[in-house]
Amino acid sequence: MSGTADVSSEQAFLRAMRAIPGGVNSPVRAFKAVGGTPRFIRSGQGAQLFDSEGRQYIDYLLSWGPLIAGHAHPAVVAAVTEQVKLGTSFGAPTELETELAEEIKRAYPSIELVRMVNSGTEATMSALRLARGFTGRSRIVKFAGCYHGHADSLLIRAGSGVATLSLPDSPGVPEAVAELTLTVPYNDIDSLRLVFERYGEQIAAVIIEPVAGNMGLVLPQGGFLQAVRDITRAYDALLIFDEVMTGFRVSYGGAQELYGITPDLTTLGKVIGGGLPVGAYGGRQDIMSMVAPLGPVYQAGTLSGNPLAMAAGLATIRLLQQDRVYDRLGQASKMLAQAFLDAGQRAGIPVQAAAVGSMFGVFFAARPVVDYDSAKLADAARYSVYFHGMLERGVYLAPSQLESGFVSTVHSDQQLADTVEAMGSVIAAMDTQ
Ligand code: KE4
Repeated sequence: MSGTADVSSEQAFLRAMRAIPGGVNSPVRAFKAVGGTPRFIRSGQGAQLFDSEGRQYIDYLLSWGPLIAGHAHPAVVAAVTEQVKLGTSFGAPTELETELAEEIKRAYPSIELVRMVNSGTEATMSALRLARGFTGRSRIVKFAGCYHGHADSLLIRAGSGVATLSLPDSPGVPEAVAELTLTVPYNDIDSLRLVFERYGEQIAAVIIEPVAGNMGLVLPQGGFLQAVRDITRAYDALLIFDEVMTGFRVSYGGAQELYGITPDLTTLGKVIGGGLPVGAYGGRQDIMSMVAPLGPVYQAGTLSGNPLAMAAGLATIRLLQQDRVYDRLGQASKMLAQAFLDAGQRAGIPVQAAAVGSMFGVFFAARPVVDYDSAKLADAARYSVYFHGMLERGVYLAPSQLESGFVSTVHSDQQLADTVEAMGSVIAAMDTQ
């Protein structure tokens, strides 16, 4: 722990900004969407975070998803502590990598072979390259509001109309790359069909968050995922389920288990690393057999599958194999979503909320949120008031309206009750203008 004396977040932030762009190693941590100064965290224990001023918070961010067993879970600490004494990385195969690959295969029958990488971005970037290599096609399709990491082909915003060429969503992404990505609205199967009618034979793959967690929580509407599966199959395009966030979160077998859809490729991350850097991509044997050294599609990584991360990931997912773990996770997330709806109703403030598995999402919006356009209509200013009100009451939520919340196996009934109470008082205090 760097330092033991209390340091204010403001001081820590000013110091960080002199060495790190924006003072953070990932933009969303800077609180730009909600204003104010990010809290500098010193430790986590169970469902709690402790900041540099000694304040404690009930944590519903859980490092953006990985900590489904909570912070410093004894089983994870023991596994990592044991492994670190044996070495952290060898750049050579270890049996631990095979063990985690076998656990993933058992949980995801669509995954016949799986390759470990070091982040969700690496997983989706590699899956796209593989899809292009396997099909010999160059175009891909993504959905507006879905985030798949920061690879060039995926930092894209929709063009002027449906089935028009996409545009870069960041300087540094060449137009020539951006225009190979087509963007359609989530839950809009007609637009997807139109894109395929126009470009179908050129499309290597569709990549989708089967439950969208990066525009707030947006669930797939009835039949949407099956229709995506049917259209991709009709045009021999691959379907990539990006389950970096939903994997082992919405269900042990992810969204593909929950909704009964078999993708061609799946990307994973977050939970499978138990808080250490891990990503993975896997799927059909005939596709994955094209990955070097088995096939010609190249992808590599110095620390891919390193035993420390494998130990943390194995310990974490084995904790999820206990009976009824997901029943309790689901009850907790549904209870929080309902409490938010009830508080909004009591205060006369329009709200929406959803929960699936151990994920929940809230919007200050009068109408249901079904895609990115409707998510952007939600009242972000009101969310900022809510975020800071909850933070002041010791509840740590995502610092953006366009993110999701996560519960863990170690959030206690008392912590959940305290959260509901804080929700009620924060929303009751909001002005209803
Ligand atoms: P990473 O490269 O951040 O490990 O994973 C990228 C990624 C890929 N696919 C999905 C569905 C994801 O949610 C993510 C990353 N999620 C964000 C949360 N919105 C990570 C938080 C951050 O960017 O700091």
